[in-house]
Amino acid sequence: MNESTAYTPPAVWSWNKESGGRFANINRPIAGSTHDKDLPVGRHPLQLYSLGTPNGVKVTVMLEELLAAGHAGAEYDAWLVRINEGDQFGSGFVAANPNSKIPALVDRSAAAPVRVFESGAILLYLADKFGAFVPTDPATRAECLSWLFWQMGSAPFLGGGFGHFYAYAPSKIEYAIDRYAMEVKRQLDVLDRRLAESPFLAGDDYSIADMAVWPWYGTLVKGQLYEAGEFLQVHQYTNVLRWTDQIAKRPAVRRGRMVNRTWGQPDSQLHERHDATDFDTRAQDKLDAKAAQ
Ligand SMILES: N[C@@H](CCC(=O)N[C@@H](CS)C(=O)NCC(=O)O)C(=O)O
Repeated sequence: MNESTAYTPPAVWSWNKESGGRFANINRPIAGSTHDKDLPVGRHPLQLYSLGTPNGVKVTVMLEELLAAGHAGAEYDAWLVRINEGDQFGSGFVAANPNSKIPALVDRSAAAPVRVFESGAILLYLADKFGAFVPTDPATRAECLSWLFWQMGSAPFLGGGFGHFYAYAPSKIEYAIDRYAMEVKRQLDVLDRRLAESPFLAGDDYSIADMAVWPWYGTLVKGQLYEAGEFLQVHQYTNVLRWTDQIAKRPAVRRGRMVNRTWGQPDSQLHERHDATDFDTRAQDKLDAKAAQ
């Protein structure tokens, strides 16, 4: 009998703070703030509080795409939220997102600030606000929103399910890894079949649906998520690969994926973004070179 089948749940669950796992130090069964801390506010209409994980990248790509398309009202400050250090439990962040997860957006362009949380809601809010990257024709819009919400429902099985048990859990549990590997391969096949018949998820045009799906499934299919490329045989999903490579070439995507990123090559990291010139002057390789002078 292995460890997972030997466990008999007690009548009442209790919080075992020592349960281990990569994120054990920040996981807890209660919501709300743990400390008082206001959020910083910069000079732009949009204030983003985030980190360069796939959920964060969706939004920074959208903001960079909006700016590239000429929507000056999409100028933004991107502040770093270090989730491993518990920044998401500060009182200011919790006021912006009661769910204590990045990304959170505050739109200060009108008299009363508007808070938006959940990456899918942020994408849709920005798309509607600027009338961009969401189709207006009802049928294509329905297709776009279907794929957007597909991502929001599916990625937790990839990240919280497969990624957690394959890469982060303190022990490898065959049942859990099998269960989620099967689901993730099914999801990749769903995408592959859609992208065999259509250039982008909503149809002929790139949209918020692609921006939502690409940071998760594009990274996965390139073998860059959870070191699971071989395990999941990701090379089989040729249509997803074609679409992934095409999106990766977009200049706005190249910029967006750098924002709030604190790992990887120094020239791929822009910890905070407060100005368009920051990509040229404040990427980590530039800051490191200045510090070494
Ligand atoms: N459904 C949410 C998920 C957000 C999410 O899971 N964010 C993670 C980072 S990718 C986070 O902030 N985790 C911190 C925590 O769980 O305490 C969204 O799409 O915005």
